[in-house]
Amino acid sequence: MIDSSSQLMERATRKMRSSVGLLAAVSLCLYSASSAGRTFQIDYDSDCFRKDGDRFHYISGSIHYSRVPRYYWKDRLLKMYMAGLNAIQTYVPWNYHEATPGKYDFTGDRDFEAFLKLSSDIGLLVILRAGPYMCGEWDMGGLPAWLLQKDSIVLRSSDPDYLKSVDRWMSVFLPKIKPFLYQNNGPIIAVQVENEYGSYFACDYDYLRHLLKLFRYYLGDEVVLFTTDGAGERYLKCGSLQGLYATVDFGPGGNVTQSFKAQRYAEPRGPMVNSEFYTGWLDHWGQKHSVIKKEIVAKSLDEILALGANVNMYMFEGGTNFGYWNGANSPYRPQPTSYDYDAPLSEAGDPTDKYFSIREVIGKYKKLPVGPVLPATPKFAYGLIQVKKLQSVAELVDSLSFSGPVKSVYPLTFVEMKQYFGYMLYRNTLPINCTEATPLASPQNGVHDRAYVTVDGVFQGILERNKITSINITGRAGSQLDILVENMGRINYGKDIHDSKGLVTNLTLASNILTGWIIYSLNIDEAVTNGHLKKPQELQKLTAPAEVKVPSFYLGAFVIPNGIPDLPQDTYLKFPGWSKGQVWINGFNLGRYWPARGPQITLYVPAHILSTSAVNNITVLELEKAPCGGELNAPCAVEFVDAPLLNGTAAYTNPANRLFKKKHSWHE
Ligand code: 6DJ
Repeated sequence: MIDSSSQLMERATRKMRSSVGLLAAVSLCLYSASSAGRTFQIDYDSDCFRKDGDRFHYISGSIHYSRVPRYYWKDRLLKMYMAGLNAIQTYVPWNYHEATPGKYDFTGDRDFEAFLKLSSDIGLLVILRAGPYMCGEWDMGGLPAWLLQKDSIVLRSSDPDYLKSVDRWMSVFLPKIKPFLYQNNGPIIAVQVENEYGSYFACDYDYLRHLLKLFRYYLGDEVVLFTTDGAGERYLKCGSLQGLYATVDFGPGGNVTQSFKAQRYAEPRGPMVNSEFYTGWLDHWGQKHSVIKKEIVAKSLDEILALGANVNMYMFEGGTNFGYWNGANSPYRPQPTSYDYDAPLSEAGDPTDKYFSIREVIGKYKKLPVGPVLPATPKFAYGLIQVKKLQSVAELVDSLSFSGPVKSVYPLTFVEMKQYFGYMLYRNTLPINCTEATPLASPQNGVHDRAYVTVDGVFQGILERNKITSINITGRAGSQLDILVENMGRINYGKDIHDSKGLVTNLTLASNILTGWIIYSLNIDEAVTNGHLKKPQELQKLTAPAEVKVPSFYLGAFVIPNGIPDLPQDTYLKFPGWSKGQVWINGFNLGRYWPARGPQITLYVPAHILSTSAVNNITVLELEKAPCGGELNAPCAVEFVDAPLLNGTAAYTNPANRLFKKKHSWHE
């Protein structure tokens, strides 16, 4: 009999429970008052950490709970444990928990306490990077965009308005983690305060002092508080502070001894710690997929461990920027939906060759846990799924807008409209005849980040931050000008994290400033989740209209076949011939697709969002150009495949040729 993956996982868990004896003490006593004997400290005389008095080194890996569905936390953590890690490291994205000022969400995928318990149960210690700022290629580096309501705010500084919000958040969050500290019988051995602060322009020691005091107030004097900075004097200078243990980050391939020497600039004594040893690297839309060879990673890891240093591998499991959570770098380059990171566990949590190379290196320095390494989760190619066109965003605007239209002489930003993510519609009427092609421009490069322009529903072109600041449009005076603006993710690193979205400066038509806007906030997610677009049973009645209006919604439905064991399984969604947009399955926002730019071609679809007992709905918002309805006259279809493609740009082939050839799988 073949084991299902869940059976295997259960068995592996049981085996580890008995062999490690573990969890044991840790989780059962999590809330007990007694903390007798449990200590985690820095020994400055012996240059090491001490756990319960004994010399201790951590070999840790980064996994961000916000990038892995809760359904898969256990699977990923078990695999990390089986690699020989004794700790994990995670960021806490503030904006993930406090999306609206003063309203907190710690439920479901956001239940970080459940994540901490699970880590502890599996036998993994936790290094918690508590913020307020995280970087991490996450929208605005984890800071909530509503902070920008005060336009002059200086983020990550002792600006009183910024500190007030930090204090309020920390007064809610830090008491929650206190019971999870190691000395309170929990898994947390160290807590990070700020992140690569030395790379930030502000260099505000009062701010760091404020955070130190705040963390000590809520967490007590015992816990190890630390900072992380680039391995160089110039970074450590503004990033470190007396009372916060300074650690460094550096990748493979360099001189390890030299990099740790840099840490000595800030910490002449104490354990050597690389808080981010890069197993891979991040991606940007429009650039090559980043890859770091396993041999290079293994060699440097070996050198680090041979020195007796502590290490956290960033990332060990990269995961996914579902929804709108990706960040961007400056000059503006947004990161894609996948945060695979070429990490030892793939985006789907599968052990890669790099995983086994790393495990082998770790095995040289410590006894590896006994038991099987969990295999890759099964994947299934559900095949081509036809979708049918619904209305355009402009046609649906009344049911999508949550606050009704707002009139304004000049355009308002997302924050001014109190909408923080996604898309917003700016409507105007052409004040002049544009029978000849007439330039519509953003002379101050204020389209943040991408604008899809139509006149009377006819697509005119795209304006894009830093790339396309002017297009020619045609239309008659009085025609309706609709500009759908996409927030493609806020800058997460550097001085430009104060990143406004929407039309942040005026637009001109034939060099005259356009005034008199009608602006619609849009809650597309709610409309999709609550089925406000169209009911599935109405699908049959819809036929693809001849004229193509974008940005538009497309809707499809599919049933997962009977008779195949272990369904639903994970899968990957591919967009043959589509250009750019957003996609939901059963109301779950999978993220952005942009095969026209790449390098990411497929989106990861975790099994738990699929249903075997009901029809599955797929909603596509295509912003630019669908493969169907236009001159290509191809069928409207998306495709589920069983392998990821993260390193390409799509060479378009007409899926019509293959549509009915294979029912459930299609391989190139
Ligand atoms: O701490 C940062 C991580 O969250 C360090 N780092 C990683 C993650 O963002 S890029 C990738 C980066 N720092 C910026 C340095 C640019 C050279």
